[in-house]
Amino acid sequence: MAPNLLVLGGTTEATALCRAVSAAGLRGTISFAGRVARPVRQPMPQRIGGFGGAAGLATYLRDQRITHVIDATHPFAAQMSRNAVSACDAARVPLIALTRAPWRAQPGDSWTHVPDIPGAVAALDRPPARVMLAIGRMHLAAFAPHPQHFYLLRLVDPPEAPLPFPDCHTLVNRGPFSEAGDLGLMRQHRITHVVSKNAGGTGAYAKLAAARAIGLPVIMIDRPALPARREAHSIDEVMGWIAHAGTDLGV
Ligand code: 3Y8
Ligand code: NAP
Repeated sequence: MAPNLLVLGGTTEATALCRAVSAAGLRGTISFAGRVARPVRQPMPQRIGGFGGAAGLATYLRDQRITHVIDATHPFAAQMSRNAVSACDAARVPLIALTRAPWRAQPGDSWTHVPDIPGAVAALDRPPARVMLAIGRMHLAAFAPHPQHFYLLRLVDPPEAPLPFPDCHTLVNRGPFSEAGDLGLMRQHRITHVVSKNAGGTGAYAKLAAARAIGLPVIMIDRPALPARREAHSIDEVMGWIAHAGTDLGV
């Protein structure tokens, strides 16, 4: 049966994979959660919105006769990745994750690793500082217990609700970002601390390179644990898997 792919998207790598799939003339759909107003344009048909849990995804896979699933979501999209593992198991559809290695501290970096968002909040229990909080919109409220800081916020869309910080400046920019751009921001706003998710990849690394250049401390939020699944770290690996995956499962 000719491949009919489902790509779970929302990262730079997912967008690059869609270009490769489209160039290879393969059929597929890329899926977004609908977190932002206008997801990046894709060279493949796209769907927006949740599936309705793992059961909803399994039904989608059967109804749409999906032959392969590529989970190219962000390393912090743990719920989606967990649902993909159980839905592909239930619907007997081969699954591979296209993921990127975590960032590692380089010489000159001063990182403090915390396990999760609450860990980053605890690390900010300190006298007033000027914090670049570049973790998006979904977890800002968690930092409300520390209004003593100035926050530099970067969001994909303009905030709808008032922000929980008396002293903050909001940037609306979806990235990918540049080291020079982030360096300028940190100097302009006299940033003293950077909070970052360990996203890996290239799109969000700029702020870490800029922090190293200025010698700023970084509070690095480690990734959530993900279920065991087949993983690839390159698009070529995924394309090779698509060519052969069906055979070992008799799809
Ligand atoms: C909706 C799809 C592409 C994809 C680009 C990558 C790079 C730029 C860096 C900073 C960090 C952050 C955030 C970030 C990056 C890429 C990549 C990446 C970080 C888009 C996208 C969607 C989202 C959702 C959004 C989250 C937020 C996180 C902003 C598209 C642009 C902080 C993660 O406003 C919101 O509700 C935003 C929510 C989930 C995390 C959060 O907790 O708020 N991404 N980001 C996806 C969907 O609907 O399914 O529109 O392009 C994708 C990208 N975001 O093809 O160019 O690949 O990592 N995204 C983090 O890594 O820390 C910004 O500012 O330095
Ligand atoms: P999450 O917490 O793992 O997922 C929560 C729910 O959102 C899922 O159970 C699913 O709903 C829906 N969902 C998530 N990704 C989806 C997708 N690609 N297509 C369809 N539904 C999806 O995910 P998240 O952290 O909110 O991330 C949402 C999206 O933003 C993902 O596409 C991710 O790649 C992208 N993103 C996230 C981050 C981040 O820091 N979290 C950074 C960059 C990009 P149902 O249960 O109803 O199916």
